[in-house]
Amino acid sequence: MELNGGQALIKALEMEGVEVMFGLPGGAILPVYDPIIDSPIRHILVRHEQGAGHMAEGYAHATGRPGVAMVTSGPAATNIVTPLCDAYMDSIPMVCITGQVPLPAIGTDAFQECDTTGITQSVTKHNFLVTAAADIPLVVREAFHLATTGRPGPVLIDLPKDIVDPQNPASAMDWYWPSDTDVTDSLPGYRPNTVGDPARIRAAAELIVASRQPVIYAGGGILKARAAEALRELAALTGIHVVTTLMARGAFPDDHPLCLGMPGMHGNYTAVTSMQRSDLLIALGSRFDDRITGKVGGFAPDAKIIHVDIDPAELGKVRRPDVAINGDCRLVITELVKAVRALLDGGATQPDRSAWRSTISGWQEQYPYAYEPHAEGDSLKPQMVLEHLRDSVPEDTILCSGVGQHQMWASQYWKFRHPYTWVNSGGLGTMGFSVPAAIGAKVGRPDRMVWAVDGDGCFQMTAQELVTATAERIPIKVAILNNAYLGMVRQWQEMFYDERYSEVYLSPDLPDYVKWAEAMGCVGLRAESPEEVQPVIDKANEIDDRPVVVEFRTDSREKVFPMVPAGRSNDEIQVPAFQPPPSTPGG
Ligand SMILES: Cc1ncc(C[n+]2csc(CCOP(=O)(O)OP(=O)(O)O)c2C)c(N)n1
Ligand SMILES: [Mg+2]
Repeated sequence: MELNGGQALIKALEMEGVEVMFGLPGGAILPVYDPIIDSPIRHILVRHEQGAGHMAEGYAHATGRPGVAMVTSGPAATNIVTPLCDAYMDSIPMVCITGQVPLPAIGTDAFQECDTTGITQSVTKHNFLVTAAADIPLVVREAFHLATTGRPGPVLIDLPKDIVDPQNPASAMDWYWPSDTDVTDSLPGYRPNTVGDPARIRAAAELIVASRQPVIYAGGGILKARAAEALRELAALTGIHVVTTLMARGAFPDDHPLCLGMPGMHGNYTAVTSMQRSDLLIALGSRFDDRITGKVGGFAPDAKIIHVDIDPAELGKVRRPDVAINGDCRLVITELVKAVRALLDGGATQPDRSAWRSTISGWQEQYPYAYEPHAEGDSLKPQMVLEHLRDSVPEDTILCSGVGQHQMWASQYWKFRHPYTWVNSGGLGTMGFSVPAAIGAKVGRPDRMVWAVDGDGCFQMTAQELVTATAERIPIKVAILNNAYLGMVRQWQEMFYDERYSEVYLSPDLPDYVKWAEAMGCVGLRAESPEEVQPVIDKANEIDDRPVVVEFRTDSREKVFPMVPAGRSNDEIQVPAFQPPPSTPGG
């Protein structure tokens, strides 16, 4: 069957099982947009290419399937660099297709030419500049293979116009569909190792069984590897507590008795301090990010480290592991469970950990997340708004967030009970992530309620995608925690720059968020007093046929606690002023 390159690209996406893609056309990618008219693939037309990228990410977060975005050359390609970097930092499987000027024009500063593969080289797992129409099916298969296997990540395919344009003879190709072997044979240098070394797994099991104060440090890799079930088994067998990083919220249920919740700069006291005092950290799909470790030299000084990761480059990157296991988290944890069970069945006894358990529950009792209650005349407490929202939605609701204080409060105050219910920009910290990511998540999981918790600053960066949501009938719900500030930056200026507030004030009422929402075809609601909070949430939850935006006027002065100031040791964790100060460093 003879096809042109544009048709081949769309057919290849269909063969890969793509059901939806997010994008916006333009000159160089026109020939690939034409066959979309005849394809069963749903295309969602965004208002800005950054939106397409974050939607693809949100879709991937919520479904585990690769998100697909397609945009034209030049400014469109540069507009999608941020989502590529975001997906790269958070290991999100994504395939991005960009148009390019015709091959003979490359390097001539042609209209809307940019060096897309050069620009995106460091923010993609791999990228391709395709030079022949006949290569398209193989490149597409390779791209999906690379994006979804090993450590997942974004892969970009740059398509020069002449090889996809039916007007050009260079676009003609004979259709074929490469086999799995064709794909692996064509990537001889790419063989991600999934199976952990049995001797190291045994060594890890021995460390676990001998430890007195162990903590499981679960990262986003648990979700990528679909290892949540295996993790529960390991915790149940060993009785070891689990912390879930910002990227792993939902990987282990918050209502599990062994769950300690989020560690890190704004993690809870118990999660931070139990890691700090542990004698064994079992790091599973986590990468010792600086937001977790604080000052690396002072991090968990007495802990031995077991580190399991699919990416060998992570092992020893920040902290030297005592046992390093390269492999897929699900497979390795399953083997680890067997190895621990074999030791216990063989008569090994675990030391008495009751003192450790009671220390942990003492910390939990003394230092829960807490905020001062609302005082008459004050604006809303953001934490209170989140508690109401959390308690008013189905427990499998997907929660997305932007970046800033609202993100930290959302992660702290939500109760995640299921994997893949938290969609968030962790590594890159991209303001503007939440609205498009929520759209992508809702497209992937139309059966679920999807709420985006956003900041007023973040919302202003990508709100226009609500036009996309209305036009495409994607009924997401957005809660803006409007504190009239770039709040997280304001918090740092208050605490570390002598309250010198430089360029962080936005405004409580410019723009008018309700009118803006309505102009975009959404329902717009607002709550200013505590009595209004529950009724607007109930109203928003009832609306199912269009997007809803609820503005909550929140207290500008509220700060996120606990906090480990950047670059300091986790021993220096600061709790809110009304809680008893930790007696010794780290309690
Ligand atoms: C694209 C981008 N620009 C700047 C920043 C730096 N930054 C981090 S949080 C933040 C403030 C966010 O303000 P808002 O959305 O209102 O959230 P709040 O902290 O007030 O809850 C800024 C400017 C960023 N993370 N991303
Ligand atoms: Mg704000």
